[in-house]
Amino acid sequence: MTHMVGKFIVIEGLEGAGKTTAINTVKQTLNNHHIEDIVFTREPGGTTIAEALRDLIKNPPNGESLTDKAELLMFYAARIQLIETVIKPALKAGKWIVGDRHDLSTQAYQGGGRQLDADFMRILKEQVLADFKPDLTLYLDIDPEIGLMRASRRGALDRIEQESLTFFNRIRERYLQLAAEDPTIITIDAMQPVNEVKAQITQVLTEWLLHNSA
Ligand code: Z5A
Repeated sequence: MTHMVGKFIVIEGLEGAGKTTAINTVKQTLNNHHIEDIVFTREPGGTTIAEALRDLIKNPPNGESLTDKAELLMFYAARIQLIETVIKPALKAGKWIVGDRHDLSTQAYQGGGRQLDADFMRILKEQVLADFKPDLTLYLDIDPEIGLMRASRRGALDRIEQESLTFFNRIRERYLQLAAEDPTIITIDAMQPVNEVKAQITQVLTEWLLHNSA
């Protein structure tokens, strides 16, 4: 296991799905397999420019309304900055990356939630990312009603979190559809008690590590 080259593992899901706990479980499981050299990323964010874009997206200044296409392009600007300056160099150096969200979020939120044109989104993704993608994605599936209830306990909801339940149901539907189409995306039932979610993640990741030890 120590001879494995670096891989890119992503945690995805609606707000309140429990990504923070999942990331800690992934870290623990990797450590148990003697993988210690791990870089943690979050999207949008992870570089100074990408973090500035994150602030602009989450809290547009002076209450200016952000158009759906501008929002989409800002997510991609932040993502490619992170990929080129952090993720690719780290992978090249043999490090592992554990990402809090990646392109699947864009496909689910901007594609499913905002219902942006599918052809436009496909071309943009091809142009920006080419064939770059995570080796494994763990999608934490949760009913948006439960997720938003958990998220609201943490305090005030941000611009995106204030969207309607219909918006979040469309996002969940798109997540499930994309997960069903792509064998590198594994769905975890995030509505179980925390310890069961942790156990499922540990089991899935341990099996994946066994079969991806190149
Ligand atoms: N976005 C987008 O639209 N397009 C994109 O391309 C990208 C992102 C990359 C990022 O905001 C926003 O941008 C996000 C998607 C959009 N929007 N919204 N809305 P963010 O990074 O600030 O938010 P987030 O990604 O949703 O992160 P989060 O809120 O920090 O993580 P989380 O998964 O929601 O939750 P958590 O903090 O790990 O857990 C939530 C609470 O639930 C916490 O109190 C836990 O103790 C509790 N919890 C966790 N698991 C359980 C279980 N199993 N049972 C009970 N309670 C639990």
